[in-house]
Parts: sequence; structure tokens; C-alpha cells
Amino acid sequence: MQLYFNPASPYVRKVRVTAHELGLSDRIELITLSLTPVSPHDELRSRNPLGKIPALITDDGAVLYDSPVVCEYLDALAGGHRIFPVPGGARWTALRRQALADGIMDAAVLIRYEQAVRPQELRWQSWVDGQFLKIRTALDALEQEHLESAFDIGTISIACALGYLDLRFAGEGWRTRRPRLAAWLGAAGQRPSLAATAAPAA
Ligand code: 99T
Repeated sequence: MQLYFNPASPYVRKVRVTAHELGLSDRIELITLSLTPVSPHDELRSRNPLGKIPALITDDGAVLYDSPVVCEYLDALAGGHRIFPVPGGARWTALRRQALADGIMDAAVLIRYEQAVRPQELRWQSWVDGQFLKIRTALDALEQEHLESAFDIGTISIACALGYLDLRFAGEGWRTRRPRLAAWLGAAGQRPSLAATAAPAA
């Protein structure tokens, strides 16, 4: 399999953590690329019309995207229901947590593009503030969750979202007033899958 990859992408990290947890990492070749919405990558676009990473080329030559789909495909390849729980309460909790974490990533990546890519004279601070409000509200909600009981697609996604905040927005200090979430990430981050996929400091 081949995975279109960039070390900064929290969505790609979800896929790599999932593969690591399932013992599939050695079967995935990474194709490294850099891209933004205003500097698209033609080869990637020919595989994924949205021009986004992650995109996975399977051993059958099929192309899969986006990160929830690729992670569930890998789970099925490894026998199923190891990272995505069987239908029932645990599954809906894991999928809701994945949606919440992906939403944090979406807001954070939009801010990143606004601050690092958009020309200075076109930037709109109220819009950035609105994205930060989503992130802070989501983090406050996560502070109330009992994350210790599961390591599945929900908690993998949360760890990757928090890792991206540390990478791009360390100055925001998300750990302040969220000690339980900070302690959870400190412990979860020791897992080999998360340790092996941490982005190098920006
Ligand atoms: O939007 C673009 O044109 C290029 N951006 C991406 O490919 C980002 C890379 S994170 N990926 C996504 O937006 C994927 C989202 C999708 N819903 C999924 O896979 O779950 C780049 C972060 C950074 O450079 O700081």
C-alpha cells in the first residue's frame, strides 16, 4: 500500500497510528508531499479529486480517502473491530469522538492556512476567533470525558488533534485549565504508535 503523507498532517497521523496499532505499518510506503489549497499537488489530485491527504493506494490499486475511511479500511484489513468497535454504545462514542477531534483539526487547519498562507491584507481576525472558539469549546467538552477506558478510533483522533495543537499553536496553552485532558495525553503519548508518529517540531 502507498500513503500520501506529510508529517505535519494530523489526519495522516490518525492513519499511521491506526496502522501501527494494527501491525500494518510495514505494509505502507509513505509518499511525502507538501501542499496547501493554493499550492495543489497534481499527482495527488489525479488520485483524490479533492487534492487532500491522507489518500491510500491499496494493494488492489484502489484509492481511498479521507482519514475516517482509510482508518476503517485498515481495521477491516486487520480482521475488523479492533480500532472501530462493534455496533453498540462503544462504537457510537468512538465515532462521535472521532467527529469531535476531526472538527478540532478542521478548525485548526483553517486557522493555519489563514495565518500562514493567506496574504496579510486579506486576513479576517473575527473568522479566526470563530474557529478558535470551536476548538476551545471542544477541548472543554473533552476535559469532561473519561478517555482512559478506550484506545480506539475516537481516542486516536483526539490524541492526533491535541498533537496538532501542540505543533502549530503551542502558544495557545490548551493544557491550562484542562489538567485531566493534559494528563491523559501525557500517558497515551507513551504508546509506541503515538511516539513513532509525532511530528518533528515546526
Ligand atoms: O486542503 C487542501 O487543499 C490540502 N490540505 C490537506 O490535504 C489537509 C492536510 S493537513 N488534509 C485535510 O484537510 C484532510 C481532511 C479530511 N477530512 C480527512 O482526511 O479526514 C495539513 C496541516 C498543516 O500543514 O499544518
